[in-house]
Amino acid sequence: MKYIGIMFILTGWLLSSGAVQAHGSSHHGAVSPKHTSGNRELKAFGQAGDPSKVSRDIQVFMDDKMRFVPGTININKGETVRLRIENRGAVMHELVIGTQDELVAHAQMMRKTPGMKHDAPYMVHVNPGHTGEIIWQFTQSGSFQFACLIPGHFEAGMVGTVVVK
Ligand SMILES: [Cu+2]
Repeated sequence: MKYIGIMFILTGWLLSSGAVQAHGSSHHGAVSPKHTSGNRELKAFGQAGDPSKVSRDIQVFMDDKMRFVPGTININKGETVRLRIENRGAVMHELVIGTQDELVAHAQMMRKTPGMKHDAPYMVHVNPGHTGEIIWQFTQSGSFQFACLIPGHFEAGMVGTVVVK
C-alpha cells in the first residue's frame, strides 16, 4: 500500500509539472524575441508586428478599478498597431490579447499557478506608473479580447474587446 501511495504522489507530481511545462512551451516559452521578423507564431488573432509597419499608436489605460480604457479597440484587418499600455493603478496589471476561450483557459492556469512567469509578443506586464507596449498585426477579422489575467482581475471584469474588420 505504501508503494502504491508513493507512485500515486509521483504520478501526480509528474502530471502537474508536465502541465506547467506544456503551458510554458505553448504560450510563453521558446517565443522568439519581441519585434523580430523571423519565426513568428501565427495566432487566430494575428502575429507579432513589424515595428516599421506600425500604422498607428493606440493608447490604453489600466487602473485598479479593473477596467481598460478604452474597453473596445477597432482595427482594420491586416493593420499593424502599437498598443501603448499605461498602468495608472497602484498594483501590477497586464494586457494579454487572445480569443475568449484562450483567455479563460489562461486565467484558470494563472489561478492554479500563482506567480507564474509568462511572456509572449501578445502580452505585456506593466508595473504601476509605467507604460508597456505590444506591436501586433491583426491578420484575421473577428472579435477578440484582451484581458488582465492576474488572479482576481480577470474575474473582476478586467477584459476588453478587439474588433477587427
Ligand atoms: Cu489587472
